[in-house]
Amino acid sequence: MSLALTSPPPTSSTCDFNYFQSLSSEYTDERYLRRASELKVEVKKMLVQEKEVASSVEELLELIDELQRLGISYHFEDEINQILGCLYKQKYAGGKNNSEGKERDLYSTALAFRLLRQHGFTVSQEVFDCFKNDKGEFDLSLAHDTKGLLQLYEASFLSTPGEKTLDLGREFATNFLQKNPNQKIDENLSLLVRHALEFPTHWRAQRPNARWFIDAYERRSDVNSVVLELAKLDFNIVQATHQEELKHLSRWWKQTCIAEKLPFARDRLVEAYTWSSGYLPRPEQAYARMMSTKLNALTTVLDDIYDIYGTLEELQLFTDAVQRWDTEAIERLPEYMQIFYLAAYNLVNEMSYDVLTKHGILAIQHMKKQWADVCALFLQEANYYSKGYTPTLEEYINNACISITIPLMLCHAYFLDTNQIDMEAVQALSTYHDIVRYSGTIARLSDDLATSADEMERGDTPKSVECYMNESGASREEAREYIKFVIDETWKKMNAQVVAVDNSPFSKDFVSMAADLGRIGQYMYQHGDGHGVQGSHIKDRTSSLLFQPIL
Ligand code: 0FV
Ligand code: MN
Ligand code: MN
Ligand code: MN
Ligand code: MN
Repeated sequence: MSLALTSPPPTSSTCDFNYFQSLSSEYTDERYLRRASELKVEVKKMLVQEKEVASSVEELLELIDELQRLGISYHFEDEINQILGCLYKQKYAGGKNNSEGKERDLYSTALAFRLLRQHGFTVSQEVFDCFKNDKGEFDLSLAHDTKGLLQLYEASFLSTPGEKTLDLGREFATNFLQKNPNQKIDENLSLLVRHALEFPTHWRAQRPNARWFIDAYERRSDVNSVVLELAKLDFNIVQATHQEELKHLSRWWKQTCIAEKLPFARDRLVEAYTWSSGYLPRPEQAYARMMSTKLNALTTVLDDIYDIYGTLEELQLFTDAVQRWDTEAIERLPEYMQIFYLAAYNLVNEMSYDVLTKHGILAIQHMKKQWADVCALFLQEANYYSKGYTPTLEEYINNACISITIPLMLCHAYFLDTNQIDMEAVQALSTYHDIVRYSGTIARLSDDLATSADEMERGDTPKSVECYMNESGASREEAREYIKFVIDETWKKMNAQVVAVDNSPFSKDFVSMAADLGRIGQYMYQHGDGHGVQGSHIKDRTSSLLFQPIL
């Protein structure tokens, strides 16, 4: 039976529990898996044949872009890397910028640029120089090339700090795309333009965006039916496994009794799951995804203990107990804190046990350091609030990119989802390498834009918007714009890390995970507080992502 949703998923923990246990999807059935395998073979053929015919590089790049946006490129990673590697060698390697030969068009130049950079190839922004006039501005003759402008706009989000051509390109493209030049463009293109102006593809979380893009793709006149069928089927199959995971997780959550014993705290298992499926999206990451969900559900409660419920004295004792990481330290804590402490302690010990049996490496001291650091920062924030202290924006971000708990998530995910643990990488995580800081900054600032107005009203430490207002005298609106600018600048630094992955202690996969965590953070806070407030808009999104198959 396919899952018929008569009513939206409920909110309270008990209703959630019953709802999850009742889920059943037909997409766990063997015949769907078999069909998906057949379709994958077909798509692989397309990638290989197109390459041999070399009918046009552009078509091949379009296919790759579509597979990515449809959320199914993970099945074809080897093929895609090979194609991009060949293209790079032929046209870009060794400082070439593909400028020889015939007249180039903006559309394919920008598409190739974006795909290559996404995959870690160094392509110079100079590939766009030929579209600029003598004054160094993008040429006005491009103003009506909507497809080209859209690609230029999307490509500009792959920029690294200081790349002026890409900044100019973004400004130029945005300007004309917003004006929607009064030529007729087809409806599908204008849909893509609106979607991109709202949020660029590079910033969008994979599965939520695939859910949107599959619908848009289906409406096109030139849709590839094999690709479409695979995209829908894969989405539904993965969704069915996510539902099984949620069943298991909601049993665990119920057993912890946290929602019942700490009723003041947010009860956010599904949101916690949405986060972890954002940075651990692949079917084979099930174990890491489930453990990370547990972590995220707990850290959300921990944040409420510090922000809302605990007295400063209790918080000090609790912080010390986490620092010590032994159960004697919790004797003097109030019962609600003992419950939380043991839930977190057991979870971390269990994960560490799993890492030890799998890799022979003791992760516990690294994991507990993350918890101790987060608690120390939470306590500092509580103290700032009680003293009325407002830090500078820089001082704020330095700590708040960690107190958003993203580095903690990444550190645990590193241990849970790595084939081979590299101690240099572990060290870099412990000392908050730039990659985890950038990921944390993107999520933190997105959180602040969505939550700080309510937080200030309730009484909480000043967040980025307020810190900047205090330091610069800017209005709230100006400060929000400035914070958006900082998010943009942080993405540029993150992009530079993707290209420089060979010199980093982390694998390409881990760097992508950090970027994906920034993306899912932006998704959670894109339309208000999607993590903390359970409004109807958020419920619709969750429902189409996790509960309703695509028909
Ligand atoms: C975010 O809520 C939140 F829940 C945090 C930082 C703990 C766990 C984080 C995730 C699962 C993302 P809130 O806006 O209350 O956080 P702050 O840090 O602003 O109090
Ligand atoms: Mn509650
Ligand atoms: Mn909070
Ligand atoms: Mn907080
Ligand atoms: Mn917040």
